[in-house]
Amino acid sequence: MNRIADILENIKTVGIAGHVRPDGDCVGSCMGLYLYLKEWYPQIEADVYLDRPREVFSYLSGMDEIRTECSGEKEYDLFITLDVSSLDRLALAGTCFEKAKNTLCIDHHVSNPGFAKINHIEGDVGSACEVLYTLLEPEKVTRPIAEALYTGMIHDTGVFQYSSTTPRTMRIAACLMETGLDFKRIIESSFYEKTYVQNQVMGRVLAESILIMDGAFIIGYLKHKDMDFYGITSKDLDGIVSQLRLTKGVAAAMFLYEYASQSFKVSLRSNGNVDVSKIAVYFGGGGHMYAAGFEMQGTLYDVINNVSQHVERQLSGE
Ligand SMILES: [Mn+2]
Repeated sequence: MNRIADILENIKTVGIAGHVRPDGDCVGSCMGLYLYLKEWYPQIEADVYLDRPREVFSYLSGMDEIRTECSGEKEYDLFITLDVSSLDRLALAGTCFEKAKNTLCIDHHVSNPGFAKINHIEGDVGSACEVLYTLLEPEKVTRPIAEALYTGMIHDTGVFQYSSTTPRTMRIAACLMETGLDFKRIIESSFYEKTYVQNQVMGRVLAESILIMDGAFIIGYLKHKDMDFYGITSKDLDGIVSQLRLTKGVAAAMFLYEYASQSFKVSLRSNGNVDVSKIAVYFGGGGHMYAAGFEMQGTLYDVINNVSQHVERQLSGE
């Protein structure tokens, strides 16, 4: 498949869905394709299924048309998943996916096994939105569609910062920019902007962070009672581990928060000399060489001690 148009012939109904807890790339790719079908294939009845996206994406068009529940009764001619790395990550619409006459998976995760009948997976591309763009007719990408795709691209590349950013990424971003979208507003309001309390918490975590192994490993943490005190949830903690990683001289960074008593979610980031995916996999999680995560039970110091040993072993070349 080179163009989405190739498989839309004689199709009357299309379902679209992303992964659980949708991020910017998931929301952007699902809404980008939904808006594209609505605009250029009005004869097709298209539905988009997503877990309720975060408020920061409310500037995108068509958000009030998202279906946040799926009865599973509808039999679609074609069901398309976007940014979904495996079938168990598909949100809401599993039954519709199984019932559909044809299925298409558009994704950018290397680990994707190709669970649909047709799979268009480019494992080394920075975002699902970038993969999706290459399947569309460029002249048909209107400003609302471009806003959705641009949102996904900036979120999954850290605003064109991660190593997955290529000249093609920037060329596509340039084409999207030419539709006249307000890139400054999109980047600030959906990516960088924090609430007052989110900034307070980030400040506190940074102030109380621990730097060990001669400055090679930095650890930030938040206890359950502190999360209660600030009245925050996990989605208020985005960006903290990335900020820790930017500490001069560190090889790796860890941020852990206690989501329930003695239960921690752990995020790891590396600057290249530590493969954090190996550590995450050891503790039952997953991820990439530079970014990975897992969950662990125990006291704060149990978690810190356990993970630190693995970081130290990798740094000493054992
Ligand atoms: Mn993605």
